Amino acid sequence: MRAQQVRAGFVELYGTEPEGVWSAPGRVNLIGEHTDYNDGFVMPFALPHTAVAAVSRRADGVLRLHSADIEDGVAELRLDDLAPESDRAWTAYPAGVVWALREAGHAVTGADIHLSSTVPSGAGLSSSAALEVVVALALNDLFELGLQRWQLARLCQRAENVYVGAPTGIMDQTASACCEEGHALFLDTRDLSQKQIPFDLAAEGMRLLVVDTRVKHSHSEGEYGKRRAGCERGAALLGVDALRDIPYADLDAALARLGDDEEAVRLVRHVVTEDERVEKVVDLLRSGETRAIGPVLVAGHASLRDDFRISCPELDLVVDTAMSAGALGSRMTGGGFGGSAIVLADVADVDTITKAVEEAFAAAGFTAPRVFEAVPSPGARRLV
Ligand code: GAF
Repeated sequence: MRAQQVRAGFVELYGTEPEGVWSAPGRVNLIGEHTDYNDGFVMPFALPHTAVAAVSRRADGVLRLHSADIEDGVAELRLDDLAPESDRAWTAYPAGVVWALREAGHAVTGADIHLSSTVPSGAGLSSSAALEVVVALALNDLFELGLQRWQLARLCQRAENVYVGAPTGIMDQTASACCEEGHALFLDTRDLSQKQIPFDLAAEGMRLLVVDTRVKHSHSEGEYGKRRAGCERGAALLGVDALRDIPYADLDAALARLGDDEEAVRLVRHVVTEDERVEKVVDLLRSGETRAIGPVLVAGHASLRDDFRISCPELDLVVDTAMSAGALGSRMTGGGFGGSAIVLADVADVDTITKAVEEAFAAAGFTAPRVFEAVPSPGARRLV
């Protein structure tokens, strides 16, 4: 249905049939936050919300971009003019992918692209990665580049880091490119090795809710980059390549070496304990103890709030209210400073928890949150 709509939108705009239609999802991260640029572990799964792109090749060095979601005309760019940080609009994401492919030596000679996305933007659910990955997959197929999913994710990350100018890690692009339906992706961000972990909450009488606080965030603003730089400073002080190299068993000794460098202590403690929490969640899911991941999620939130300092009143209110109303676990998800929280709950408690969160937001004078259920969905794929 969406594929047909986007296909029809392409025909109306460009006057010909597209060569194909592709989709790529947003993601929620179950656990493993701000570990990816520390070479650590993450565990996202794909949302049913997707960016869909109808695409055809061109041979004349022109890139035409249009989004059904934005009231703008068709953007027409010359491939030779694409330059890092030259574009502050949504077009920087797809154009950045074309730039990154060409910079890596791939023969992309132009394209007509029409996009439409249902991934909420600014909600910490990887709307940008979905845009990047859907374009990368389409161009990989059409120009027969032969790149694997993890290579596409790396190129999309380069587009985001260099072309868009946001210093993000590799989690979101890999999640969008590599997740599988009914599974969470246990990803080692050092070598991108992956394990698909079955994650079927419905079969166990549970649900995972996403609560979008409607507080918009952006990674090209400074705080994300400051945390990343702080982690790199912590690794340098400890004489390791990345904080991933500090084993959990050595954490106390590492913190002692940092002495009264309070900022480094907090950042290092978050990253090392968060990697440990990812491994714990993987163990619990593998041994069928899904309910027991709840307290691990809550501990992750406390660490992001108190040590990493990237939560906000709205995210804390979701977690506190959901837990008081009977949730099994809850935490913020994604980059922080707004965006979304997740809530793990028994089916029977979902309505009570949702109502409690909505009432708490109203009482606090916050914008009404958007609450929806997240089901682990397919990764990027060709639809037509
Ligand atoms: C954002 C970034 F894009 C990811 O790379 C990751 O660092 C995440 O924040 C925090 O875990 O989504």
